[in-house]
Amino acid sequence: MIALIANLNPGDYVGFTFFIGSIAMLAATVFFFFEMNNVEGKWRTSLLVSGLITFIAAVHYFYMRDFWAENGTSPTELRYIDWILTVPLMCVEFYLILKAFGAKIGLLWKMIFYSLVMLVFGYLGEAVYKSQSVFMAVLSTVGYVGILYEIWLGSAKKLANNSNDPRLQSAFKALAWFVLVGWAIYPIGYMAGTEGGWLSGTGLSAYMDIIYNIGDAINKIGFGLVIYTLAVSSSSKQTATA
Ligand SMILES: *C/C=C(C)/C=C/C=C(C)/C=C/C1=C(C)CCCC1(C)C
Repeated sequence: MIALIANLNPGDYVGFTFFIGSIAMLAATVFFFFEMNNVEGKWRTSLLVSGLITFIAAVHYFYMRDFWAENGTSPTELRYIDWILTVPLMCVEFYLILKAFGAKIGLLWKMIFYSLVMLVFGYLGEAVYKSQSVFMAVLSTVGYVGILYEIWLGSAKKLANNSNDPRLQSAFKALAWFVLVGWAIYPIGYMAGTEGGWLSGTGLSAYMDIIYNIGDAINKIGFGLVIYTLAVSSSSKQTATA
């Protein structure tokens, strides 16, 4: 029999998390797309972007699950293609909610540039210059810190402070915490799974993909839910006062 889709073996817990990840991302996508009907005009774009993030991830997870089932190795290329599409879209989410408070397109490009630095060096350390993985992680962290700087201290933070909307401010705070704590899950996976990584001798090396998969579920779906909550609360206030 020709198997079009490789099967997961019993006890393949990494494979299970790829499978659960693909279904969770798919379910979240359906949710965000349908909920677009329940929010006011400008919030629809934000929900659309949330749905696109989980949709792009869902497609990649189906492929990654298959790759893992067939090869038993990390689907590094698929992983980084997913991230290089979805992380800039997460920057777009920041830009969209801050636009009403004066965010310029330059802020978005700056954050996308930092994302690219973070991801390109991450990829190089995982797939190309494997013996230099720690050095590549340091360069990647420069990009990560750039994003953290923008949203915790820099211009994004100032724009959020300027807004007189407490709902926007608390959503912005929540997203900033996701980037600080939720995104910090990824370097842990990297240090566990890469050659010479700081955690590679701890027995965690087989768990890199589980760690990445948990990070993706928390960050991509969590981010979307923060946006969703902001969109719904802002929309209902408008209709209540209309
Ligand atoms: C949806 C995917 C997301 C939010 C991916 C985020 C990825 C990171 C924050 C990765 C960061 C890394 C470092 C800061 C250093 C080591 C290499 C990376 C790429 C794992």
